[in-house]
Amino acid sequence: MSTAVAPEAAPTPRSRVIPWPLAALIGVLAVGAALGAGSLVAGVVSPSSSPYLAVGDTVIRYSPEPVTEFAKATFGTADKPILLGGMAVVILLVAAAAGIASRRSRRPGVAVVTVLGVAGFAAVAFAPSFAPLDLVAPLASLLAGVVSFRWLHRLALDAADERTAGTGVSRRKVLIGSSAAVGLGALASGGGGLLLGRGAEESRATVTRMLAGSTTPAPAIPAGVDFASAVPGTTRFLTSNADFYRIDVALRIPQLRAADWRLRIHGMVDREITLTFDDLMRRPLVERTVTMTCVSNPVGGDLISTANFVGADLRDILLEAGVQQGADQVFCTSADGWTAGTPTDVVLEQGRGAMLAIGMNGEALPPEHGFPVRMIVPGLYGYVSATKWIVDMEVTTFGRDKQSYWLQRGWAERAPIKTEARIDMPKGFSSVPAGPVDVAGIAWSQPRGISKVEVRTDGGPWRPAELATEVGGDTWRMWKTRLDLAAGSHTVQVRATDADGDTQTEQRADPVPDGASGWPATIFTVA
Ligand SMILES: Nc1nc2c(c(=O)[nH]1)N[C@H]1C(S)=C(S)[C@@H](COP(=O)(O)O)O[C@H]1N2
Ligand SMILES: [Mo]
Repeated sequence: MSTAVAPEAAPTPRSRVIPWPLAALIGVLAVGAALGAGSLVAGVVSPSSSPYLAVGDTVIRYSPEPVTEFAKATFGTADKPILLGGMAVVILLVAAAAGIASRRSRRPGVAVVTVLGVAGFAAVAFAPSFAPLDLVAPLASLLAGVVSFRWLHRLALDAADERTAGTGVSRRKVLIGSSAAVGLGALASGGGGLLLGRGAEESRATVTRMLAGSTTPAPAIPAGVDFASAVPGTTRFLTSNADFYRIDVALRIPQLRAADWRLRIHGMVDREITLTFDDLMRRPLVERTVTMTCVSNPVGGDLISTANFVGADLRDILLEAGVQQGADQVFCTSADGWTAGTPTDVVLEQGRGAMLAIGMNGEALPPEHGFPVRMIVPGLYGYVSATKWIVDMEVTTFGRDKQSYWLQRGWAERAPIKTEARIDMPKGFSSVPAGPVDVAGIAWSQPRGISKVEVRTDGGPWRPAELATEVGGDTWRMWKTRLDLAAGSHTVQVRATDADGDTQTEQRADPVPDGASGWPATIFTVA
């Protein structure tokens, strides 16, 4: 046994150092546990309070307009998964760095985990749809992060000690502790997601069953409303729910249950009303066939779809509330804090058909299209009319203090849908065989309807196209024509005329601020 140990070689507590890979792992595990705990508690307590998603929402809300436009243009509808994924990478790198900074003392790591936790807490607390109960999830997340970091750090320090001392007991403890943290984190976040999804899914199934039979159906859609079989590749009249275009700024689809849903109608009304889902179900429910259009749709774009919507008449509801003189804006807020302002005169217009919709193509609204309740106003672009997951309706004025989401970002206050047409076939830059060429597409002018579509080839005279059977002013109308063209390259253009006799403008305009315009053109080659 050696007794000649130099004093300076003796292991002192100060010399304990955690190897850097393990230190990084501890940081990552602790932050992972925090994220998992936040998601689990949010799942149980309040869906909109997941700190991670709240931070994502905050990033979107405060991103300058050019950044969000760039993200939409570059990533399309994948922009949200990409944002969440990017956030995950950044958070994990920060967590690993925090771990590595804590190889000796746990203080830097605890500080970083606390800062992350407080950021999540603040994001939830300042969310537009905040309710006090929402604070439970970020609080749980913060605690889980700090406690698990301190605990794993202690295990790792002990392990470092014993490695110096030559035993391996604590290293095994670190392994077990880490695995426990990973397992609990994964279970927690998975469980949170499942809890959220299941309640909403059951609720949807119930609503779908309730809708059957309690609705005045829309007039049957006649034969000959589209040319999908005559000209393969052209648009079908009704869009399936799966194919219906989707536009929203929601990071995650709000998971709501019909039984929990309330709509408060207040502001410049004689009688404030709070509607429950059962209240809506007790009202006369009508089905209306409506073509919805997004203001962001470029000329030739596909942000347009048609469905049978079932809902209660919004005009009737507002008349019961009693809209006061001078209230020119119906300002709606969704469960995720998005807002839209609709002109009161349009909502109250007799025959316009504004509604609080609960059904779509024979089932409850799909979650991504606004379950349990959304607004639909035929003839207006979605951003000024079609609030999904609607929870609040304030009758007010278009004042500066009540600017809806996209108005704050430079889009127009009033946004009626512009008369437009689109060429579906032939596809641009395609090659078609010699012989007669079928040219076909869609035209729309909600709520007026389409009376004429004309086509011209290579700048020649405009010739009328054949129109499909008309369903109504609120829906698109299909057209087709057959051209005899010489071999070579050709340009086809199209323009539509609405039921009032007004022809769509040739004037090209970008979607910003109130919708794209111009005559669509397609270039193709005849072999
Ligand atoms: N809550 C919420 N509702 C919303 C939006 C949104 O971002 N959030 N986007 C609007 C826009 S811009 C359009 S075009 C329509 C699209 O509805 P859809 O996704 O069902 O096709 O929803 C509108 N309602
Ligand atoms: Mo839109």
